[in-house]
Amino acid sequence: MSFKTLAFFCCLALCAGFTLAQESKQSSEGLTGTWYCQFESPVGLQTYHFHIAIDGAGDATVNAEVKARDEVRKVEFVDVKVGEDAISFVEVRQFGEREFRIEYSGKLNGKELAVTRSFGERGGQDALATRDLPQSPPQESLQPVVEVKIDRIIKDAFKDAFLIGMAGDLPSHYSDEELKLAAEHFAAITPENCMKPERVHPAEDRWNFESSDALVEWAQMHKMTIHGHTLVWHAQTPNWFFEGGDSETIKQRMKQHIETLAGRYKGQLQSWDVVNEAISDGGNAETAKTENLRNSNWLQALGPEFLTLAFKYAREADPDAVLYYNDYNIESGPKHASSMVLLKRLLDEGAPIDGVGIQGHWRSGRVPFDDIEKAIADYASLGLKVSITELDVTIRGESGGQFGRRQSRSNTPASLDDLNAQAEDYAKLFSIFKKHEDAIERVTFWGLSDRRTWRWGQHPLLFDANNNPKPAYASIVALTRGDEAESATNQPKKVEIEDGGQGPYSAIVTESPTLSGMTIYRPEDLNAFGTEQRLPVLLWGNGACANTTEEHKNFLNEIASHGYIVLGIGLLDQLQQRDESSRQRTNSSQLIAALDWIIAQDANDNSIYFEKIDTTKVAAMGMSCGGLQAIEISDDPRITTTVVCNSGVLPSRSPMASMPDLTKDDLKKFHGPVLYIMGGPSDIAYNNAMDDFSRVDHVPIVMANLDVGHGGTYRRPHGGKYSPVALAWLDWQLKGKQDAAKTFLGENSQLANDYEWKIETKNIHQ
Ligand code: 9MR
Repeated sequence: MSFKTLAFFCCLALCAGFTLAQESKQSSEGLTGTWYCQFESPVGLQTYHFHIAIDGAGDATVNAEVKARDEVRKVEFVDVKVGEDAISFVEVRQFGEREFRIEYSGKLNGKELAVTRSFGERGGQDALATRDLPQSPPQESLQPVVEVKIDRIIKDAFKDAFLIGMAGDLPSHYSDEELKLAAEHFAAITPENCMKPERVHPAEDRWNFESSDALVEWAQMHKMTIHGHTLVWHAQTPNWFFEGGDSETIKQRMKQHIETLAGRYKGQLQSWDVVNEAISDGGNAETAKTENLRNSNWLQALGPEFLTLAFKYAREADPDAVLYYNDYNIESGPKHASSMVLLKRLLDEGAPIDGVGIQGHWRSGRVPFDDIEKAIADYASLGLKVSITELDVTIRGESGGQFGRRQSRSNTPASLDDLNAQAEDYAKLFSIFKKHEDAIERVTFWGLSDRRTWRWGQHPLLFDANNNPKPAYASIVALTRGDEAESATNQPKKVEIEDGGQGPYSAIVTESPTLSGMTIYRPEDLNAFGTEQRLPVLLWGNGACANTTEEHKNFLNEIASHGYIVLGIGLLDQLQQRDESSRQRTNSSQLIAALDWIIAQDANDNSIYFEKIDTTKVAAMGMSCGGLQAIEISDDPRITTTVVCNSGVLPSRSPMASMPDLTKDDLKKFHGPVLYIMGGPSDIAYNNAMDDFSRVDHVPIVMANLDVGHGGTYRRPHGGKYSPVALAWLDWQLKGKQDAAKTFLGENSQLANDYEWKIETKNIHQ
């Protein structure tokens, strides 16, 4: 893979130098004059003032002033071609020794000129040019798509597990707000570009240390660890390294480069990406058995030994730095196999390599979770440290293409669904990282925000383009909530509902500061629970996927009073006055986060729940939309049973963004017994539920209908007639009470004899 065109683009605002040559056809009055147009770029918003002139012979010239931040530069375009209502022209830029072309095409559209610019293979951008200067950024509003409140800082949340870092060439060209954000949330920094050979060592006798020195100074001032990137790479490495010299000369150049650069920052950098991206892309069963090295200038000049040499020189230059091999896509397929072959050889040869960097440029909806987990374990088994060195997960959909390619449209905003899907993927990734925290040293995001990213327009990071935290941030830090014990001295507010319920244990409704956004229903006196008797767990999603258990509180409270702990999505108004921002949409991942939390509480001897929870007995349960949330998490192996209330999977995907996007295929997620509690034929979900029932053949399933309609009986005193049925099921499934099975099993079951209920069972073999 080459990043050259992109590299050029990132340099747009910095470079200068153009040639001029025009070519033109006939003229069009409507195109001439000044047009204003704005493009997003990694260096911020660029405002183009295009001037189009067409002479009597139909020859056109186009030039522009381009404003980006406080700089203004002039551009004269070449290869101008003009038609009646369309025009195209090219901007030529120098980047290092290379020349790049950005192609612009404009088409008149009423009073506007629809402009597309493209960077060859690297993708393109669309924007509308107007006659008037836009007053404000046209595409991104300052308001986030959804307001995300952060209750802990990511670097602190993971401080006992691994470092959380970011990449960027700070501090120059970053705003004060961005610098503050970087220092506040990240504990480590990787220079995104300024230590690359081309930047720092453009000619054999020329070094540019200005940016790298500034970065080191800034990072030290903010007590961030620094991770050098990168010493030996096939890209962004000037040709002088390889020209006019035999292999010994080239070896000496490599040595001198590493000695000077790594030596300059000796003792100040925690690690170095010594060799970057040495393995070829793709591969097959044959190449998987080999190192499959990329045919780079380094390989051509020095052979496969170039890697060992680079590591040796780096160790000599900075003995304390942790030395990494860094690459992308090495977690999967033949490239992973090749990476193992290569690393074993390096270790055998005595190359002083300490770790592997899995870059982590992924796309939401396609993150290879299993491969990643296996790769971490594989590398750790070689005795190597592992870091995720360049993490970014683009959103799916139009702007989610892996590396741009005309999809990187800055004017495609992220939708809430995109952001939530991304948040789930990030949470899954971090739960893998956390599980392997002994192997993982650092997780570094490749950029600061969706403005400061090489994958701009694809919304890949934790902060949006205006520095607002995104749902991904909240979902990641939520994973660490269980690390904080809910101690007896730290008790939040509680309320009593319906005198604590009718069960043997008087219940309360409460919250925990360590489990934000959830309501807990549980017996008030936890002393009754311990080794003899533990509390099974019930995870609850609400009707309408609402952010409150208000509608279901009588029902949930009643269940808790029979010796269960219920973790319900959302907040209870009676506990506290809420402002509207607490009414956000909910996500089934909250149920999984709550399960992680209660398991961690059970294991934490400072917690009031210490050894009082039966973490092996868990019900996923929910009503209507919440029932779909329960189905959505049912493939989690920790879930014992699923209870779907007044719900069923829709025959086709729901158009409602807030609903879990399930298909009938998701019914395969059930792996334990399932109960549907429905409201009879007048329940709007009845047909969906009955259809689910007919399809499920792989697990025991019970369908219980009481003709009360979609609303169920939750609001009735003590949750009405649904409560004893739900309790019988939970007692049977989670507490192993065989007596309770009589409610459901056999021709003479309690529900079969109850004229109000209609019961059907399937796949139950006694
Ligand atoms: O994010 C970097 C971008 O600004 C540069 O233009 C580009 C070329 O030097 O490199 C990008 O970072 C790359 C990193 O150095 C190595 N792995 C892939 C990264 C994304 O392209």
